[in-house]
Amino acid sequence: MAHDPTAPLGFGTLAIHGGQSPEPTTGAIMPPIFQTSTYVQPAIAEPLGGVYDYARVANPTREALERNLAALESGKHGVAFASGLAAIESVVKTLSAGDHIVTEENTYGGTTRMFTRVFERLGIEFTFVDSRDPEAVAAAMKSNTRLVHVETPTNPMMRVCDIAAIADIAHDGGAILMVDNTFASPFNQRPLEQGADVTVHSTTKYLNGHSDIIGGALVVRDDALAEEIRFVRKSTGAVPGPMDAWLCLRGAKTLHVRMRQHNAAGLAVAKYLEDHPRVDRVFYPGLASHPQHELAARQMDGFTGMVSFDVGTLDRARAIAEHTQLFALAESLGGVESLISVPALMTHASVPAERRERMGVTDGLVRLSVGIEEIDDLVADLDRALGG
Ligand code: P1T
Repeated sequence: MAHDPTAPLGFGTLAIHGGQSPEPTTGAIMPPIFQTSTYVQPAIAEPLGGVYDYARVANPTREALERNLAALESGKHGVAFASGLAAIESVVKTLSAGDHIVTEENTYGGTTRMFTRVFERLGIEFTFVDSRDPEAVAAAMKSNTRLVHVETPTNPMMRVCDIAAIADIAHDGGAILMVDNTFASPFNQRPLEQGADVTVHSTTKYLNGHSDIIGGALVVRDDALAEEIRFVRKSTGAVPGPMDAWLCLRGAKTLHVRMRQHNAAGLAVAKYLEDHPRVDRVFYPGLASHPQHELAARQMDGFTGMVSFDVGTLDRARAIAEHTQLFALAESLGGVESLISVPALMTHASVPAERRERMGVTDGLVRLSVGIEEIDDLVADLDRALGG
């Protein structure tokens, strides 16, 4: 049967072709790395293409990545940043002193630190809530609330929140909803399809997938919001270099292939841990025992390679994290190689101990980023470290 050019393309096809076309001068199938800081203008204030005056403002390699990410997230505009935190920061910088943000309490520790130690000082007000309960979000809304920020699943407790329900609450209160989709990746979850206004990524993680860049991105549908965000980025400067943008685009083209394996390995490891006598609790939305498994199954297409589990004490967590051989002891996540960490002492050390404990980020919590090595080898590695 002939291909219908108007039929929507599948995710894996978009990953490779979304927003891409051969370079017009030579037909190069890969976008060139435009490693330049400025562009020669034919006449004063008449840059080529109307935009290419200075590389903080516009760069064709970065734009190739942005078009691809917009396609993967079902959005219209991608905006790439120097890091995931810079991406989140730029949305907050569209607000003013006196504005209020409602945020999930269990975000990446660096996000909490930015909110409480940088933006509160600058006059932005925050309310931290458990967004698993949409009523808690509704109760926290105020007349000056401009933004609701959630992560789902959360880092590292794998809490899941109802994106569609929270989008309605945000909109009813005159605010926009930003969803940190870093843990899920667009292969597993596309928040804009469920009513969110902004999806944010640390592209450092699954989107790049090879642990060789730091990067971030926002994807939105609204033209005016995209304009505002690009204005903040141009005015404050947190742009990625062209080489990092190119690496991220190269990684994004295999996202679907990698995520299928991350999902399978994450589920297999979570099931193995759930049956292990020395593991007290496993946090993985793909397990039927996860309190929000049904919601996760409804709004996600897969459950990622992120798995957290509690072994009771810091000594036991340390003994495991320092004794795996394939799982490398390191911060970060989402690369092809497996990583292990102890969030209370590493990624979430900057979160006050009392809040950490309340959320379940105990000293005995271990976090895995399950990579795409052979599943049997990964389970055997954990089995040795846990004292099978
Ligand atoms: O590191 P950076 O690219 O700036 O991204 C920050 C960030 C934002 N959102 C989520 C959900 C994240 O997990 C991160 C970074 N996280 C780690 C480094 C980590 O090990 O959890």
